[in-house]
This record gives sequence, C-alpha cells and structure tokens, in this order.
Amino acid sequence: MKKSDAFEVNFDGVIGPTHNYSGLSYGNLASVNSREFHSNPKQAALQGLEKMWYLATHGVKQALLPPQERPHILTFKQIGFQGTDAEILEKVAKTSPDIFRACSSSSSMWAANAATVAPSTDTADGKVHFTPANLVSKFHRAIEHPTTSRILRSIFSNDHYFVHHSALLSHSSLGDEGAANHTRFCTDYGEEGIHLFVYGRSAFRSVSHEPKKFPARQTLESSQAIVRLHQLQQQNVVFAQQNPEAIDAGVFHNDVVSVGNKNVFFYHESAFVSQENVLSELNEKFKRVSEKAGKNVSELIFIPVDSAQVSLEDVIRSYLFNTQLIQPPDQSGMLLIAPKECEEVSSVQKYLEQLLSDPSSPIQSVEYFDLRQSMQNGGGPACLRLRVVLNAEEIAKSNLGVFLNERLYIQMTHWIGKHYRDRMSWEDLSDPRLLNEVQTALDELTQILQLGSIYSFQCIYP
Ligand code: SUG
Repeated sequence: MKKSDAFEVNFDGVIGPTHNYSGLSYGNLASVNSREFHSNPKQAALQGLEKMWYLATHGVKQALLPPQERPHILTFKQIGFQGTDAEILEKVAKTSPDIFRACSSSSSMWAANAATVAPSTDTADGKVHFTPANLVSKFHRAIEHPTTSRILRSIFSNDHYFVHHSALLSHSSLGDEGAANHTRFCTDYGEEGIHLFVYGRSAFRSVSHEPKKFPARQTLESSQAIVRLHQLQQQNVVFAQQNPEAIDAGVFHNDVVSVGNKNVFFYHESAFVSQENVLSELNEKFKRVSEKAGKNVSELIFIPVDSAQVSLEDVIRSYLFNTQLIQPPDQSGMLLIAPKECEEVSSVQKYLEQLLSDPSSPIQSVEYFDLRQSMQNGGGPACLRLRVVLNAEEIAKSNLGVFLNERLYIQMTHWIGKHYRDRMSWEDLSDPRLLNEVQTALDELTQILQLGSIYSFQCIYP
C-alpha cells in the first residue's frame, strides 16, 4: 500500500432529537445568549446532514457519529433518583430543572470534542489511537465519554489496526476537550505529521497568565497525557498556550481562533501566547518531516488575520476560523466550509473577498452553510466534525455502515423526518413521551448504521 493512500475522513456528529438551547456553557457566548430560545431539532439535524452530503458529493470521505441518548436516565439514577423512567423524569423536571436540562443536551453533536485521534503514520506502534475527551469542564458534556467510547470502539473494532484508550481521569487537572484543541499538519495525509496541542491553563505549573473571566477548559497536563498515550514523538509535537484574553472574549476552544490543514495554518493574531515562538517551532518541525518525506513543500503556509482586518469580537460572531479547511480531490486549491454568519459580518465578508481574489492564496473557494441551529449554541462547521486520518486498509477495516453515500443520505433524511420534532421548548423537553420517541429513533439508527447495541437502554452498559 502506498503511503499516500491516506485520507482525512470527517466524522460528523448527527444532531440529536433533543437539540435545545439551555445556556449550559458559561464562557461560550452563543450558548448563554440563546438560553430559552425555542430550537428546531429537525431543521438542525437536516442542516448538519446537508453539510455532510455536500462534502461527500465533492469526493471528501464523510462518515457520521450517532447522537447520544438524552434525557440521560442513567445519570439521574447515578445521582439518586429512583422509580420507573417516567417517574424519574417527572421528579427531576420538577425538583431539579437544571440537572434535567444538562442531561437533555444534544451536545455530543460537536464531534470535534468527542476525542483526540492520532493516525498510524505518527504512532510508535503503527496503529490509529483514540482517546475520548473527558469534557470535565461542563456537567452536560462530562457524561458523554462512556457512550462516545462505545461508539468509537464499535466503528473501529479491529485491534490489529486501532487502539482505544479510556478517557483521562475525570478531574479538572486533566480537563480534555478533544480535537477542538488539536491540529495536525502534514505534507500529505499518509506522511508523518506535526501535532499542535493547545491548552488554556496548567494544573501544576504556573503559566505566564490565565483567563480572568471565563474558564480555560483544556490543561497542559491532559495534552501531555494524550501525547504519551498516543505514542507520538516529542520532536513532532508542539504545545501552545491559548491567549487568555481570547478565552475571556469568548474563545472557549482553540478551533474558534485557528484552523489548519496539511501545510496551511489560518489563524487570528490573538490566538496564542508567544505566538511568534509557536509559529517558528511549528515551522521548524514541519520542515524536518517535510524533508524526510522528500516533498517540495518545505515550509508551512501561514495565513494570519489581524485585529484591524477582523476584530476578535467579529471572529466570535462569524466563526471565521471554525471553518473546515478542505482539500477536495476535484479541486487544486483548498476550500473553506463556512457558516452563513461569515457572509453577514461585514469585516469578515470583506476579508474573505480579498483572500479569494489573491491568486497566491492556498484557499481558493468558500462555501457557506446554514448551520444556525448549531451556531446558536456556539457550534460551527468545524465543531461538528472529528477528523480521522485513515489509510485505505484502515477504512476497509472500519464499520462502513457509518460512511455517507447516497443510500445512507436518503435513509438519514427519512429517519430525521420520521422521528424528530420541529420545536423544542422546556415544555417539550420535559414531555414524558419524548424519552420513548428518542429511544425508538436511536434504536432504529443503530440498525441503519450497523452499530450493534451502544446505548444503555439497549443493554446494561453504564
Ligand atoms: O461545549 N455548546 C458546546 C459547543 C461546542 C463547540 N465545539 C467546538 N468549538 N469544537 C460547548 O460549549 C451549549 C449547550 C447549551 O447551552 O444548551 C454547548 O454545549
């Protein structure tokens, strides 16, 4: 098998049937500002599916991750609620509405936070490594990893090719938000890559400065643990601290201020502490692997955006960097998958116009998507996908039932149409019939995707 027979596969989280706005993520401005809005789960799921289908029809390998079961009865039981499922739901909704909301979020849709992944070209044992993110910083997200782990193990079940680690210890010192704070650079997907790990604070070491207002979710120690678990070479790794001012402005994950693909890095000037050092270390390390691969590409291409062009506030309003930077096989230049908000924020629209008119820019086109249902919770195009670099043999050993093709696209459109509500308010969320609707839908989905039993209502999993 040629090394270059490797692909970046985008695994998008299917937006779940309880998608709603509960204002659960302090530090994420969109989430807090949308609290109490009515959501439309059906529209949300179709918006996500349209993005996936666009990429699939442009030759990009696209797969999907199923939503998690919500409301999460198991968590209610673990914290002492007793009775039948219907009795538990009623009790929690009446006595602990905040816990009810936290356990009803469809937040697993933001697959960039599902896990961190290392491709087999970069790991000492030559296998693909997965570590689900513990997401300890937010209660509603900290309950995701056991199911995430089962889903990943079910898709990548062959232990000759795939290694699954448990989520890191659920303690704030090891706060891990997954691939949202990780970027891999390479000359080709099948060649050795450089891994950029971005953290917001250190649990044990004093770092130059930390955010004053909003929480820094990722720690240096968790990123270091992932590097060890995934058997990455230190010479191929760069650690960078996220700029605390950016976190305080609402940049709760690094993928809100930067995005990279292959040899291109697109970022805001206020992304990192000691930005110049971070960039030069990245470039030095990239040059080494590039020379090793014997490629013409020897330097990273940096596309910085400064505050005079686009302010940090506009970055957060538009999600300019929460875009997907894609190399479609049918195009020479790179394509940016952007949310519609980028067309609506004038500084960003102007910036993108200039970028595209520059013939030397590696980014040659932009496609805008209406992902408003997700965006209102702070989740743009890049949040919705987990990138997994796989070679052709590894793809063949994966569960192909989750890879999007025309048949699955049609099945998913019908499935969403059949099972999803088009409005979700607090009354809808606490409607006792919702649980049964969700379980029926998810049970059918596991059959469509050939995943076996992954939900606790299907078996005795914790
Ligand atoms: O963790 N929002 C998510 C958004 C995650 C975006 N992901 C990336 N940047 N990769 C979060 O803050 C809001 C849920 C609510 O408020 O109902 C929420 O969880």
